[in-house]
Amino acid sequence: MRVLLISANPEKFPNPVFPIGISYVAHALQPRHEVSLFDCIVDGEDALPEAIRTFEPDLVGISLRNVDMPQPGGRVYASDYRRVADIIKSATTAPLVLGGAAFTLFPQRYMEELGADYGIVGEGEFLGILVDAIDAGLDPDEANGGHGVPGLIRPGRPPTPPGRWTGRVGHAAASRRLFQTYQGFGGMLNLQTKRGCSLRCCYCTYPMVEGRVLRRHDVDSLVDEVERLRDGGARFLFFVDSVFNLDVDHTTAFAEALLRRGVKVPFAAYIAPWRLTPSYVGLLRAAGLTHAELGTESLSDPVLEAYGKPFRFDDVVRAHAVLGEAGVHRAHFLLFGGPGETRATVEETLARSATLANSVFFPGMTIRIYPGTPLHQRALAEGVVTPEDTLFDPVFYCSPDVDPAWLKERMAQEGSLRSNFVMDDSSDEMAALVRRAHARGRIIGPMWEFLCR
Ligand code: B12
Repeated sequence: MRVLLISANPEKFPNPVFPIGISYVAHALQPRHEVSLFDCIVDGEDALPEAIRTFEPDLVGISLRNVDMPQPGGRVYASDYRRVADIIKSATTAPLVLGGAAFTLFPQRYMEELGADYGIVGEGEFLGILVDAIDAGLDPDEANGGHGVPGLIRPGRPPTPPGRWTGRVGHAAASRRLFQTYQGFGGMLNLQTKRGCSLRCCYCTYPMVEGRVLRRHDVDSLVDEVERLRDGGARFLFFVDSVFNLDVDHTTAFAEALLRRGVKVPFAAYIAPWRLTPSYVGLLRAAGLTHAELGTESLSDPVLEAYGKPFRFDDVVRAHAVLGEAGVHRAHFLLFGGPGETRATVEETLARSATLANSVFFPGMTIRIYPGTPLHQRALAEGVVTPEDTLFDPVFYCSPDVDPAWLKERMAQEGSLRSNFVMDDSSDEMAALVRRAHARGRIIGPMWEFLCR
């Protein structure tokens, strides 16, 4: 079958993110099926009708990555996705399949909004089973030995429970064309070393998007992949694991294998400020870790507890020091105004953040509520939302002990005093700066280290 996979993500902030979702799905389909990739950022929506006419797909998949920019007033992407679906429907009658993280969070809603034939919740590598069934003229519910396609959603049919993919994963050969373009966006490509998140942070969607059980990708194949990406021109990698250091043994084995085989590409990863010993961080640094994006969220212990974080302020201080001593750049993401927050805890976090030297802070204010999270349960219990609220239109939780207007003002004040306290309203400016620097080709990676103080 001829399968066209489209990344409909229009977002270029903080930088255009390589469409790893369609690349991984394509990898599972190739070489049995002929796959073509289309990226709305690189190729441009206007070129889509022609791409469809030329390729003549038997099936079209759209990847929906982001629901919205999760901050009050943030961009919502549903109308962008609808536009792409409409273009496809006017150019072909091939069945339309949806997938991606945003789809997984609101599957029924996107099915209706985009008028799709199928959707796959969770891991899109299962698309192969659907494609084979359609190719063989089988009812997809009868495929896979009668178990159906894991995660399949179809209008008017009961959904099939999502599965856990155990086959090979990685970037598709079909991605090479897009790799070239992303080199112009700072040379940053991406890779995943495992799936799943076993943490229980009260607001977080990751366990719903990826599942709770960790599935570790094979270390030697990962090193092969890093080597291929490097040879293909990658100058920087972002490891997209929910939390890179969630499995210390696996990341240790991976780092050791990178060193043993002499494959080195600088990389960034989401790191939890926890379980970071000097020898472990030293090893990661030697293997290429240059930027740690820390999901710290608060520096006040009662708030960390209410957020369901497995670490406390002392752990953050230790992690910050260990990373700094190893020469790794540090960015702390903070979430103000969630459960347990008071004016006093806000002040405590602000005061303590000033003691974490040589780093940058990305504060968020109030927390977007996603269905199925503990925060959703809390918001229901507190009457912030009702069971009828689908949460597709964003609702933000603010602790009853903090006035959101005061919080906004307090953050703006802090942002005006500290250049390393990066507020949302400076985002556009920062994104433009990053784009200019990347276009000049001299600077690679996320670049926030230039704001560190
Ligand atoms: C790493 C990451 C980032 C990094 C990316 C770095 C990089 N260079 O790649 C950074 C920090 C830049 C980032 C930024 C943002 N992110 Co982010 N990010 C993630 C994270 C942790 C992993 C994404 C990933 O690459 N996964 C690995 C790939 C392989 O998985 P995947 O793309 O989901 O694809 C799989 C399936 O979804 C499916 N699939 C995908 N496409 C298709 C298509 C079809 C047809 C089918 C059938 C299946 C299918 O199959 C794939 C393989 O199994 C996720 C959370 C998570 N755990 O998933 C959030 C997540 C995707 N991000 C999110 C958001 C909101 C953003 C931002 C908009 C705001 C922000 N938080 O900064 C920006 C937007 C950036 C942009 N330009 O688009 C949300 C999106 C949903 C939502 N809530 O709106 C998520 C889910 C986290 C969350 N808060 O809920 N992000």
